[in-house]
Amino acid sequence: MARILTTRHCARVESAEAFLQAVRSSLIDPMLMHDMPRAVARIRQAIQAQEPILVYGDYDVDGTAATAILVRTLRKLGADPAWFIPSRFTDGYGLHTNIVQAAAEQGVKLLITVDTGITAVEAGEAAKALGVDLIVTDHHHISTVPDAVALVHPAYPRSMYSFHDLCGAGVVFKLAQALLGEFPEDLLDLVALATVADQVPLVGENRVLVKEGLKRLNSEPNLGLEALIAVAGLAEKRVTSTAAAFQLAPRINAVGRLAHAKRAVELFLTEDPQEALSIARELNVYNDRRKALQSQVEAEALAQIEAHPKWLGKKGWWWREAAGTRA
Ligand SMILES: [Mn+2]
Repeated sequence: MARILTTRHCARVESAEAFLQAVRSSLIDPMLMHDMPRAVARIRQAIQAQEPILVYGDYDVDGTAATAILVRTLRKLGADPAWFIPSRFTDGYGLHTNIVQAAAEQGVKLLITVDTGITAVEAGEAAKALGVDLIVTDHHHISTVPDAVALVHPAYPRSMYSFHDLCGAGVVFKLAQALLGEFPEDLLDLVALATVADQVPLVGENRVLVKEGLKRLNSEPNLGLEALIAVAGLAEKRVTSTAAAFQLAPRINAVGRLAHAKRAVELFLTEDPQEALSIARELNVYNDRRKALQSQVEAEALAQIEAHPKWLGKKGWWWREAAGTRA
């Protein structure tokens, strides 16, 4: 056990204990994250003054879960935020100037990004010029950062926050906790799913969020996740981190790849069991289609290789071996 723990960088008794027990009390105060107090103050002000808020996310599991976490939190606090998920095909990844312009035209005063935005320098300039306040919450690599009201990021240089590997939904979960002033029990299912789907290391806070979130996912998940668990054939089974990563997450990603990921956010936000079931079924259909496309592309690729064995060159030994086992 000691050897295994050492290879997991738990060479000290305290860190080994934290890893093995993964208890809530080891979670870090959200207010220690970079710019968290500024973000909380500006969002509270917006809610108070009923300013139009836009939550801007991303089209993968992490980005859609993060969007739903923040929208649910803001609704709980009495706001009615708009939200937007870009299209993989027409908008592409990240926050772009045209989105900021459209938001400004619609009267948005506060734009909050989740799981994206930390490199959106031009969009930040546009926001400033148009009088839209920008709050970025993100976990991606930091290089040149936009000029924003707040840059909430777990790995911001010289910040006091000691755990750097949260996913985008993890960062927003922390923001939710700071805004609500309490631990957001009912958002644990979403943050756990996003954490395993985004493949961040399952150490530190991520371990606690996944451990607690899996309990929630198996006891009282939100209506959308409950429906998704049912259509994935997991209703009678325990939803493990493996099931979340390989059975739930692909269904959410499929809709973003073949149609539009906003359906996933609608699933995560719905309060109507009928709607939950119908969106979950729709996600299932996209997932089946995705699987069919994948095997079709795979078969085409294999046929091409077989037709052109020279493409493999001398390094093709692995292919010939694999072909042998396939035969
Ligand atoms: Mn992410």
